[in-house]
Formats: sequence, structure tokens, C-alpha cells
Amino acid sequence: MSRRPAARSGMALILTLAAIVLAGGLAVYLQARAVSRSRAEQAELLRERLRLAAAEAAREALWILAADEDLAVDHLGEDWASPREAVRADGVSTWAVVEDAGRFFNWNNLSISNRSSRAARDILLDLMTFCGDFSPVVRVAALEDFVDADEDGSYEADFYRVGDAPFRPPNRELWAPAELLRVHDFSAEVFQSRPKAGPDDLFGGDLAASTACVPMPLKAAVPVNVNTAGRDVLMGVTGLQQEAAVRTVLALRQVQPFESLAMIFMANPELAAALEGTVATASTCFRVRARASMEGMHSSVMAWVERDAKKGDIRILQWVEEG
Ligand SMILES: [Ca+2]
Ligand SMILES: [Ca+2]
Repeated sequence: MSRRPAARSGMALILTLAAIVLAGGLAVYLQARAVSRSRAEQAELLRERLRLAAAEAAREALWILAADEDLAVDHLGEDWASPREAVRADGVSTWAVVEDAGRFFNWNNLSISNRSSRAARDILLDLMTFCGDFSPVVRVAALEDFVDADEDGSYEADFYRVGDAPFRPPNRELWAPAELLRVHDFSAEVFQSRPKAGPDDLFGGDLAASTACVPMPLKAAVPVNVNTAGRDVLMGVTGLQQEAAVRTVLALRQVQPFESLAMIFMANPELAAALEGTVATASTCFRVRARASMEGMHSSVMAWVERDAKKGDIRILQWVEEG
């Protein structure tokens, strides 16, 4: 309700106009501030929505993994192994993929001394050589000392006590691949993929794509899954002389996944003997990666889980979100 003034002098009118202009300016200023604040709020809301959508996509992928009916065999033809893409009703796009740990060589396998026919050290030496690293001996020895519990070795605490940033190696399993860069003689260069010279290039393996840090304390090495591991990993596991055998494994599993190591034994007894203790036909650790995006923003999540070998229950080992 406005009150009409009884009389208004010219001066009063000018003052009023000035006040209106001022007030108008203030209103525009306040409005502009409110808009920018609500834009920031909207961005914040979208960020939160994407964070939840990525987590939801990861959770859905894990549901499918938990629903796997055959826990004795894990192969790439199973439901959980297919990447999933979706556009939700609210316009958010999601993507998720589950990969089993057995697809990779686990760096942390070097933390335990195993009794299998091929030591983790030897597998890694061959894998690194196969990936074009022709002097991996020092790196592998340094990593072994870095992650093994004991203090006996050339690259233990004393080795890192010198220099500008002395530190103590953890003597435990690594929690993330970034920790590898603290190991003597490791650098980002080690993980750069090299262009393959051709399909028969024996040393054109991709180390970054062939390895993973499974973040859990180990009692035994995480085995490589003969049904899911790629050629590079299988070459490392079998040794560089076994190229023909690796080809056979890859060809056989195309026809039918290996249900037991006995099947490999029938196909190639020598190879089966060499693989004993280092390979499996199923996996118990898995990595899920999920991503949600909308309007140029995205949010992602990476998680490691352990699946109970008998019941299929899933336990989260590590959950890492990125905005
Ligand atoms: Ca399965
Ligand atoms: Ca050690």
C-alpha cells in the first residue's frame, strides 16, 4: 500500500528520484549477487548429484557382480564384465565397469614370499621386460624391499635415509599406484606405454594396463585369472619363452572359459606345471570404476572390493571419489 504525499516540492521530487535510482541500483546489485550465489549453489547441487549418481552407478555394477551365479569361474563373457552406460531420467549420464584383479599383475604380490613355481619377482621381471623395460632388475629388487615386511635388503630404510627428503619405506602392501613413484628407480616414465612396432612385437606390452595395486593385506599372492588376463600379463606369468603357449590359452578360452586348471593341463601339461600356484580360473578381488556427467561437469568413483568365494558377499576395501 502506498501513501500519496499531500504536496511535493521540486526538490523533494529530485530527492525521491535519486532514492529510487539508488534503490534500483541496489536492487539490481543485490539481485546480481543472488543470481551468482544461486549459480554457485546450483553448481554445488549438480556436483553433489553427480557424486551420488557415480556412487549409484558403482553400486549397481556391484549388484551385478554379487549376482554372479558361478563363483568358481570368472570370465569376460559374464554379465558383470560388460561396461554399463545409461542416461538417467534427470539427464545425468553414467558409465561403470567392473574388472577383476586377476586381469592384472598385482604389484603387492612382491610383499610375500610365495611357494609357487614362479616367484612374483620373476613374473614381474618378465612382464616389465615384455613391456619394453630392459633393465628392470634394480627396480624390482627395490620394490620387493619396499613392500616386504623385513628389513633385509639393499633398498631398505637405510637406503632412503639419505638425500633431501629422507623417509622410511612402509614395509607393507601399497594402497595406491602413486606410492610406486616413491620406490627407488621408479618414475612416471616406467608406466608410459610404448607404441607397438607390429602385432608380433614381443616387447610392446603396456605396463600401466597390465598392473594394479590391490589395496589389501595379503596372505598369498593374488593369482592371475587365465580367463580374463590379457596377453601381456600372461606372457609375464608364463615367461618370455612361452609365446606359443599363451596364444593357445587365448585361443582356447575364446571357445570355452577354463573351468579348472586341469583343463589347461590337458591342453598343455608343461604350461600347466609352470603356472601352478600363480593362476586361477576365478577372482575374489574386483575393481569398479564409475563416472557420472552432465553439463560439462563430472564425478567419478573408483573402488576395490573383495567378493566372498563361497557366498558372493561383497566387502568394500577402498572407495575413492574424484570430482
Ligand atoms: Ca563368475
Ligand atoms: Ca622391507
